[in-house]
Amino acid sequence: TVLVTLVDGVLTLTLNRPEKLNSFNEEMHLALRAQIERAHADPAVRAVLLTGAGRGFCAGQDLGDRDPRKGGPAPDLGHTLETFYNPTLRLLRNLEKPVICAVNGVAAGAGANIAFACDIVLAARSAKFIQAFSKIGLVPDAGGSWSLARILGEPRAKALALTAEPLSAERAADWGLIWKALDDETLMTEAAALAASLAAGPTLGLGLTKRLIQSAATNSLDEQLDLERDCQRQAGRSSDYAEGVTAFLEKRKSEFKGQ
Ligand code: LHQ
Repeated sequence: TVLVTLVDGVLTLTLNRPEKLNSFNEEMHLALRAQIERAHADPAVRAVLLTGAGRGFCAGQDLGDRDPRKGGPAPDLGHTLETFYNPTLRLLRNLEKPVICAVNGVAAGAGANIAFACDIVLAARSAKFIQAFSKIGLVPDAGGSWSLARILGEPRAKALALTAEPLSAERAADWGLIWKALDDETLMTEAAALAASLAAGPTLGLGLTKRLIQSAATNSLDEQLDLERDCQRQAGRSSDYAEGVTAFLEKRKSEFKGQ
């Protein structure tokens, strides 16, 4: 359910249930999580590229898995979130390596919100983001209420979540919800090039950079200045910093090792 390749430090994860627009069943949840855990543990992984197979990126939870017409007690969706979605969201945000998301087509429900948890989001111009939850009586999850409110502010976050109106890739980029909308034909080559260039970067420093930026919203300026000091101290001890400065002085391209 998830296609995996590791080439030149880029771990490419392709959600692969195209006939269901890559909606999540348990197997796909577990496969994705296992790969993000691997990205944490494996120094050979220096960037992650997440995308979807076929014409969609991800349509959120597989709704066929919980057909109410089959009877039985109402499912505990809180348990589903705690067991499947929330660990993955936390792992993605806490992974101190760049995570690029190439949204190749529609991203609905938790599918949209998993994209927003990635560090750099590129989307095909034809892709749409849909907070589909309100259509089926649910609330935004997979971190969506948090990221939408933080990134967009309440007026746009509420309108998107309450109406479930599709948001075009272009407008998502204009609103700062994603990095870029790209022509469909160029999305995957550009995303792969970006991932490759980040994977060839100073991984430790990039990871600390991610930590710093994610800490800013809840830190005071004083706390953030302290954190910058600590992170810079750590980055300054890395061999990639020594290499970066040496390469600059020698007027050549840096060869970072990721440590
Ligand atoms: C699907 C799905 C899908 C199964 C398309 N499931 N088959 C929820 C509950 C539990 C715990 C916690 O969290 C959550 C989080 C959530 O994510 S809730 C939100 C769940 N997602 C949705 O409500 C989106 C449902 N899908 C749609 O509204 C549409 O499919 C979109 C707008 C995404 C795409 O529309 P179209 O491009 O017109 O494609 P389609 O609807 O024809 O879908 C293609 C096929 O994929 C189709 O199957 P079929 O056998 O008829 O060809 C769909 O049934 C299937 N599919 N999404 N979530």
